[in-house]
Amino acid sequence: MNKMYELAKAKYAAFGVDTEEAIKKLDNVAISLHCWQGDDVTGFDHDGPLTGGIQTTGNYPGKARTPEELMADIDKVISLVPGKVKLNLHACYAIFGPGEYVDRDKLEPKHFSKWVKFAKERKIGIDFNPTFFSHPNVKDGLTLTSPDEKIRKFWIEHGKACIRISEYFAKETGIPCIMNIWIPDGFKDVPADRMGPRMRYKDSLDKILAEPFDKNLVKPTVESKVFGIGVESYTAGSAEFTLSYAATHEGVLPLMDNGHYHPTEVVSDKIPALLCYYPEIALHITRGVRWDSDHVLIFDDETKEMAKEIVRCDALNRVYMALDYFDASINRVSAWTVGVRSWEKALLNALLTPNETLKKLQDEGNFTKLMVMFEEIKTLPFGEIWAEYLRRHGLADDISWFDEIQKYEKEVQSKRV
Ligand code: RNT
Ligand code: ZN
Repeated sequence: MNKMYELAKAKYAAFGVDTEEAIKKLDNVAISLHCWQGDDVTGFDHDGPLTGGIQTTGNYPGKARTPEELMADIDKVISLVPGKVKLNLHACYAIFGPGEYVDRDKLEPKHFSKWVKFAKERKIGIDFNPTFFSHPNVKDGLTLTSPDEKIRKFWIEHGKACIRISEYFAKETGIPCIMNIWIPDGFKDVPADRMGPRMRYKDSLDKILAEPFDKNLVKPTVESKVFGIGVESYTAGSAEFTLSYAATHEGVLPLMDNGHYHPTEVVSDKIPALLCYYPEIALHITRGVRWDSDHVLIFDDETKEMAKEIVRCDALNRVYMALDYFDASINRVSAWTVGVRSWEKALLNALLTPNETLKKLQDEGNFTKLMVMFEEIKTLPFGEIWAEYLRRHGLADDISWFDEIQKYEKEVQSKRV
């Protein structure tokens, strides 16, 4: 046993916290790893720009250009993080054979067989996302809400194809697939009709979900958003819309992306609210700086608070956690790794919080001691428990993981020109 860990363990025990229990619980959590951090949300099925009101900034060299490069980068990340992961794919990451191409409404499981092979070899699950952006059929910024029936039909077919692919992922990997629906649809300026697009969105969702699927294998989620670049005045898939849709459609889960709210709103407070009603919910975990900027996740206060809520609500098995950010200004593999490690740290920190004691103080109305306790536990030797967690997963307990990144950048990424 590591001496430092033993000492830290005793410090936590004094607060009634069992560090072994915390480590054990963390080991059961799988974090969904977003493939799109590796190539700035480009994918393999188009040459056009990234659209949909989302943006990557920066031009750091070494971006993955092919499925092989992206897979190698994902492997690098997996090798540098301690916990369990799942792979999170977007439909635009379909892998076509030479001379083969189908549009998004015609996608089939076979276009993702290489990803399935990848996941199976690593014994991980796959989550999925239809791609309702970066495509010529996004007409006037609209997809499932378009007044043009042909456009709507195309995207409905895309959604149905994605359900079939999601079920294929779940069957092949033996792990349920979370299929997240996010559309960029909205208006730059004050709309004349706010309800019409939402009624069309509702109808399109109904049509997509009419595709038969096993609810134990595929878990559709609907992600809300408040605004995007170029769609500042109105977003069809608002918080109220998606929550109400999920509440009224069995088997559909709400997905909250913490970049998708007004800056003073916090998702940490929304998690326990939704858990009062929904058996399961999903998250996109990101870091917005002044806006939905999708900065790399770090171990900051709101990140810690979100993790604490999941743990306090005893909901580690009711909340599906996916990362969602994209930074092109720094080494992308490092960006990925820092984000995964940050969420793992946040979960571990939450599991090491004496939640029962703190709850009791609140219920007793002892807010003086509650504040004192909150401040005391902030300086507990968390780093020693994290270091132990890394060691138990065969990882170095120092910053030498970054040497690996630098080596990889030099030997692999910098040669991608
Ligand atoms: C956009 C949403 C959405 C995307 C991914 C790529 O604001 O957060 O989840 O980031 O689907
Ligand atoms: Zn998101």
